[in-house]
Amino acid sequence: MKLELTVQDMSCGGCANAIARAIAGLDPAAAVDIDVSTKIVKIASTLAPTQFIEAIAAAGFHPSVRD
Ligand SMILES: [Cu+2]
Repeated sequence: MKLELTVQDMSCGGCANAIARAIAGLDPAAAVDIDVSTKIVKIASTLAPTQFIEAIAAAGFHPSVRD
């Protein structure tokens, strides 16, 4: 699946790294594209979107699905 999230409270490279770690911790094979300036996180993975949303939330952020 491909998932596009907006993470409004991702404000710097440190946040982006924390989110990247949360994604990699769930699926090391996931393709990830993070843009801090637009606050958009794109993920391509075989896992379900809810798993990534929960992992990013557990890292302290508030992701919302883009549609
Ligand atoms: Cu930050």
